[in-house]
Amino acid sequence: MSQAKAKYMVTSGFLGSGKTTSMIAFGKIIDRHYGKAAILVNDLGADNIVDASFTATTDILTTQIAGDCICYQHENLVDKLNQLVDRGATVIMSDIPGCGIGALEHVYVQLAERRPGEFDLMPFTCIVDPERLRMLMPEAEQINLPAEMRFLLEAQMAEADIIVLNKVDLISAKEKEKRVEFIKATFPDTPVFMMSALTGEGVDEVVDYLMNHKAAAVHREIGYGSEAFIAAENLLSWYNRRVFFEEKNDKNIDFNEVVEDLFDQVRKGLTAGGNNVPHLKAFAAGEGDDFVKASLIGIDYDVEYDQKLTQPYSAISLVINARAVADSHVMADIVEDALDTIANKYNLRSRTFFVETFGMMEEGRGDGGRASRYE
Ligand SMILES: Nc1nc2c(ncn2[C@@H]2O[C@H](COP(=O)(O)OP(=O)(O)OP(=O)(O)O)[C@@H](O)[C@H]2O)c(=O)[nH]1
Ligand SMILES: [Mg+2]
Repeated sequence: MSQAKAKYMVTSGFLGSGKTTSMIAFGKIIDRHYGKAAILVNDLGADNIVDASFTATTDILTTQIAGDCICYQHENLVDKLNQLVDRGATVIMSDIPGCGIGALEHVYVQLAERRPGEFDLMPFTCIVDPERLRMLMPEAEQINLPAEMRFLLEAQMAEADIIVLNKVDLISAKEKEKRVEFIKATFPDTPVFMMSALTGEGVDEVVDYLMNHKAAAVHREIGYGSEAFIAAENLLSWYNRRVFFEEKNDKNIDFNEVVEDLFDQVRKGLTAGGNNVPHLKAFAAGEGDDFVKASLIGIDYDVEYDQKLTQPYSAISLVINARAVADSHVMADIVEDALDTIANKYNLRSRTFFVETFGMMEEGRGDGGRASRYE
């Protein structure tokens, strides 16, 4: 008897909309009722990815593709999917980083055309944050993100097979209705769901739909590569760092507080220069299952914790990821200053083991370019 085909899906959505949280929530339900879930974490950064560390703390099977979007590495993606299948996965989910668009053409259509029948393609799912959606709604509210970001939100929803309004625990029933009506009016042919990946409300219904429907996997025009696309991408930068902090007198301290302070310092630096960070994340593991994972989805919000450390430590290795709307060098300076400030305040010695910073459209990320013999 031949083995059933593995299912595969991609989640898209704006930075911080809840893709990782949603995949974890889906994965838990899939493991309980449908088979063996796996999450393929994808990021543009080379290494030290908070989402990968955080996802790995769950019981769900995980792996990662770092260094570039899965959109541009078909063979590697297929290899990784097959590795997960070999490890027992029957339902694999991955996200797309960066602008969060293009996976329809580059992942779904490519898999359908080049690997026909190899995987069961589940609906391409766009996760929408009700807060960011306000940018597109008739009120077009100011949420301290440049207008160029609107293109991304719209294109993400336009290319998806289903749209999931997430974080509904944060809004009233009336606001929920308003936002769903808006999405339905804008994308009348696309099924729309509401859920909270955090509380679990509505997640079963989404998983039931995903498990019982297939992706369209046919081209849709969403303005990929257009001027509006480039304008949006030009504004985004990535920052990843791993820093080892030691209390100089080997004293145990509360590193949750250090993280909170670090985020507040970064927030201050961004606010002062009129910049923003759609997603700032930090992860640090303690002993055993102990870890802290923090998220800030913009200068106007509170720091959120998926989990905090339960005990003090005298040293910790902290991973910081920022997906910013700021020049990459400006962002790097802001984080540098913030790290100096907290090192002083908490009497910490710091050693950086990894740092990378780049604008999404910046020249010089690879070989080639004006000064290179590789051109
Ligand atoms: N209240 C609430 N918070 C949520 C929900 N889903 C996610 N979050 C929080 O939103 C923040 C961002 O969630 P992530 O899952 O990391 O978002 P993401 O889309 O994967 O972010 P990137 O990968 O950086 O683009 C975290 O602090 C989550 O805990 C939800 O349903 N309700
Ligand atoms: Mg994520």
